[in-house]
Amino acid sequence: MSSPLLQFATCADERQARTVLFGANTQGAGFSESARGKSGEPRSLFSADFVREADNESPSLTESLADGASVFDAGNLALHGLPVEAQMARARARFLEVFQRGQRAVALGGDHLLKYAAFSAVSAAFEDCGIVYLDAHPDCALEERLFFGSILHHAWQLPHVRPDRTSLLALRQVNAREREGLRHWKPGIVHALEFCERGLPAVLESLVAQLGPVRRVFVSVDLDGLAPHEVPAVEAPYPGGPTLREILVVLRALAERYELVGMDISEFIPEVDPVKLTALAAARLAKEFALLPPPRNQR
Ligand SMILES: [Mn+2]
Repeated sequence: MSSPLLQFATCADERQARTVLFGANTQGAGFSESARGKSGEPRSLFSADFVREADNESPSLTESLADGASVFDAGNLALHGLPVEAQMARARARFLEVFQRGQRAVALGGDHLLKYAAFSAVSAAFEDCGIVYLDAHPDCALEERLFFGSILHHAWQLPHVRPDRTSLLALRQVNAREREGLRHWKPGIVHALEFCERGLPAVLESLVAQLGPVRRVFVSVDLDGLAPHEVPAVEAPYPGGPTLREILVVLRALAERYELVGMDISEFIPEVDPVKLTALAAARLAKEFALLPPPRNQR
């Protein structure tokens, strides 16, 4: 079965594109016990194709009326059936290739393995890249096993991915093991309540302070970071997150200041997205991010 491409992405030549989109259905980081994922079986529909199909059925420009002429859809990486190490090596190499050409990468996952692959490529390509980690959870348990709950513990051991250049955005569900990880690594944190308590300008101020003196930023999105009334079809939904609108405003503001090198969008479960609300939210996020301009000082 051939995969659909995102019709919004009308650039025909990858090398000419400003943003390269690809699907990377990594599987092997495990599933949360708390919500919908008690099975250890790989999910059959952990797929970027569903996002593309939903957007193709209900197409749109970005909100600022931009089209996707600068966006190339490279299809999906061939990861099916590969061992975890090979999946991550292939995803890492794809990110690295896009980074090294000076283009922006947008990867539709996939589970949390995709994040480690992305961070590993970030660390190899850039010495000055901050991480914005949109997630209800901190994923920083101090465990040697690489799984969804320990991704950042491992990422922060990479040479150029640092907790003091990372901001955990919209954090609101933390277990005791992860609290130990937070106390050990001391990353920047923007708690979910800060969006209403302090407002978006203050959230942005915190992000800038937490990212420190970086020129570039990679944005890692676990869709459960967003409010589940808009983005319900995720592995571990948890109420009280920021809206898609708020996150798009944050991203627009980050683009003014930083070179946004890439984004991964992970943990989407098509099986529980009957009206395709989550798919459309993921597509919106990908398209708006793909078209964000370079920072002010590079225009
Ligand atoms: Mn999460």
